[in-house]
Amino acid sequence: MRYLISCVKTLIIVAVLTLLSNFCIERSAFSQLSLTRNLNRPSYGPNILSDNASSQLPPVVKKRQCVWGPPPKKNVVPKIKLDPTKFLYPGIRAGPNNQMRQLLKVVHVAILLNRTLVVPNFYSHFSVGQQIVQPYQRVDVDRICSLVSCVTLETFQKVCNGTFHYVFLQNQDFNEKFYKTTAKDTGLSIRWPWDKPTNKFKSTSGPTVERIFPNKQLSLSEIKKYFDVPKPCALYPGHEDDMSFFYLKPSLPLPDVVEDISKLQEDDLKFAIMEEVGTLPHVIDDTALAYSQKVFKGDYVGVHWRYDDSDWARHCTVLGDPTCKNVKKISGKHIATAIHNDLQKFMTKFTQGINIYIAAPPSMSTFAQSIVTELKQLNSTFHIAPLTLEQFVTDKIDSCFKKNNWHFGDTLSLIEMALMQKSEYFYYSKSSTWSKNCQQRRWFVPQDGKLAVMKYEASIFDLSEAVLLGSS
Ligand SMILES: Nc1nc2c(ncn2[C@@H]2O[C@H](COP(=O)(O)OP(=O)(O)OP(=O)(O)O)[C@@H](O)[C@H]2O)c(=O)[nH]1
Ligand SMILES: [Mg+2]
Repeated sequence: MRYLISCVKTLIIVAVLTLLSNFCIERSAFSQLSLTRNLNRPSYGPNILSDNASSQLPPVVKKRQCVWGPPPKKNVVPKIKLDPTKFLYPGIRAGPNNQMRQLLKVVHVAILLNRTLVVPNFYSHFSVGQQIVQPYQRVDVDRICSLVSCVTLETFQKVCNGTFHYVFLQNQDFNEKFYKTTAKDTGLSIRWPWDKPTNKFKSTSGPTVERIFPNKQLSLSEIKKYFDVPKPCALYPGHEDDMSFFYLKPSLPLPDVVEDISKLQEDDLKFAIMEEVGTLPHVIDDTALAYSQKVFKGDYVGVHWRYDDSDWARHCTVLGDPTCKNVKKISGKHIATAIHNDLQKFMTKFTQGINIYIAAPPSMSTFAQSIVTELKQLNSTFHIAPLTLEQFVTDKIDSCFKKNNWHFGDTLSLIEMALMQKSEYFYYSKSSTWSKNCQQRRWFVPQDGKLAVMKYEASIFDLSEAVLLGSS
């Protein structure tokens, strides 16, 4: 009997240790990715992959636990410590990828103004049902807070006692809807003296919001000049002016503790912001990796076709995008031919055929399927994902995502972004912020231990248009 008990005890200990080591393997694989830094300037040009490149992929833990809830609160010490008595709330808006680009900018502004960052709410895209998305379901909160001092919305609400004190504007003000939504979603009122007295937000008591509105696009030094004000609670509505990453020339990683931000190179700071803030939640990366290993067992080519009628077409009616001239004339066959032709230059590298993943908005799934059909006809060695991501995620949703209220459409889109980010070659959609953010994130997937190395990518629109016009 005693022998039996001791055997059971040993078994339990082994099981616990196995679970723990699995978890550690999973985390450490990703920590390594995030910690490897390139001290050199970025180098450009295609990276030719070999068949055995897949052996370098981190191991995926087969039996995984449901770790999809809010991450445990850790006491992270940020590299850049900001004033703990002043705060900046990012009033981000528009599509999820516009929100991400705005957030990058706001973090930069928070650093310049020495204000603690409030990790904001996000929103899912209207095409998949707009609702609030919790921060940990959109970004890697731990990584953001390990770069700059940050607080949750709950902490901000307590400190601010129910109201914002400032709205920091540049060359445009925002409509009433934006302020109403922000007030409602943050639980903080925006009492504005400049608005009509009938406005519901007009309050008879309490502080009013001071609108700082220079009515021009501010340079970094002007941001400091105009917005250096004393009260704690400021709203910075997201601006569309972009942190362009293609031209960054980072030279040094940030030190573990940044004593004086004025001593940093501007590109190094921007690069660090993109690296730490522009990341996806750990579980999203993890699911993308698990999926790609399951269906491809190796490297693959990613294609993003963004151009749907229901949403992207707004670029044609409102923005007059030059892409519009031919985009509707391009068929699945044109796209498949373009991919097939372009991949010819890499053919000799693959002995086992080429894996391809096509990402597209849900409303384009039939069109995406037509690309798949054409690709298979053009080349029988193309392997296109046999198990749909949707099915794979649905299985997970039952056990993990759903339990923690992840938004299905938003989550699917993020996982597809993670797939594009990790693909060896990427055919992106120009004039799409979705694609642009994938391109940016590809900078931070280390190659030979280096970051900011541009892997091969090409505009799928341009290639397909050339096929359409008969020049390819
Ligand atoms: N699942 C999935 N969803 C997509 C894909 N492309 C676009 N979407 C959906 O469409 C939304 C895209 O909106 P945004 O985030 O505004 O990006 P964008 O429309 O490409 O960029 P802008 O034109 O600058 O707004 C995403 O949030 C997704 O919901 C895709 O390849 N897969
Ligand atoms: Mg959009």
